[in-house]
Amino acid sequence: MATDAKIELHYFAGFRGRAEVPRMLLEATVGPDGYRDVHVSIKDAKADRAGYPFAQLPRLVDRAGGGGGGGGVVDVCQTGAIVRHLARRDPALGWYGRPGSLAEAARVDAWLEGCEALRIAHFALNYTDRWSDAATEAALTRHVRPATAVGDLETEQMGPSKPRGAHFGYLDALLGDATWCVGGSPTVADLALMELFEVWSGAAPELAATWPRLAAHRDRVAALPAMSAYLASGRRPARINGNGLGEGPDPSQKAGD
Ligand SMILES: N[C@@H](CCC(=O)N[C@@H](CS)C(=O)NCC(=O)O)C(=O)O
Repeated sequence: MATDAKIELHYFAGFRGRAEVPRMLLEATVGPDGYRDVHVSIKDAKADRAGYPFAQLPRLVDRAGGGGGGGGVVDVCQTGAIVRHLARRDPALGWYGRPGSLAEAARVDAWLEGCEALRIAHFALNYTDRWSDAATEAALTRHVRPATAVGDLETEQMGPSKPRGAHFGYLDALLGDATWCVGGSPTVADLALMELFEVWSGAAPELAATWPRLAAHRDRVAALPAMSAYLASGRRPARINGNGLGEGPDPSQKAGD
């Protein structure tokens, strides 16, 4: 494949961040020869408002992805827009649900939004609160521990512990004992859930013990042929976060060190 036919994933070098679900989906759909990482500095991104309209990364450039008979370029920012484009690019692959099923596509969307809510909470914990003991404890109470996933009126009155729709217990109940998030085969919802689980597990090891069905789901996704090849390839950035925090239980990674 000629270089300019490769889909470009523009992001910072060295960590997974918000580029990771798009990258997993690229691995699963076009494979490692069908895309390339383009490393961009935040300075360059902020200087190019046409390419980065929100002054943020990631960005996807897919020169053959426009469809509509004549091809056309898809050049888009916002992670949700990127993963939806990649998931529906080749409908027969089923990453947006069964081809033609609006019902499954809608359920995939619901999963993506549910994961996004927890992603935003993780962002605050990592970059604003920097995993301080107090903030970590509060976030685990609000988003991980079963007591706050009740969803009844009492929970609604819990003030700072109110999960506001962002809780691993909600995702666990939605998955139930199913193998995949939506329908009978993996979709981008499964990739988003796996990455979300890993991102939080970095500094919240109690997650796996608290929600074993989500831990088992993570292992199932990791065992998919495209994912196991990717995970073993060295192509996956080693670090989760841009600031080096929240990567594991090492206490030296706490704020202030
Ligand atoms: N809603 C956006 C958020 C993107 C975002 O937060 N990007 C971060 C990197 S993960 C960024 O560019 N941060 C630099 C900045 O906001 O100045 C998306 O989903 O793509």
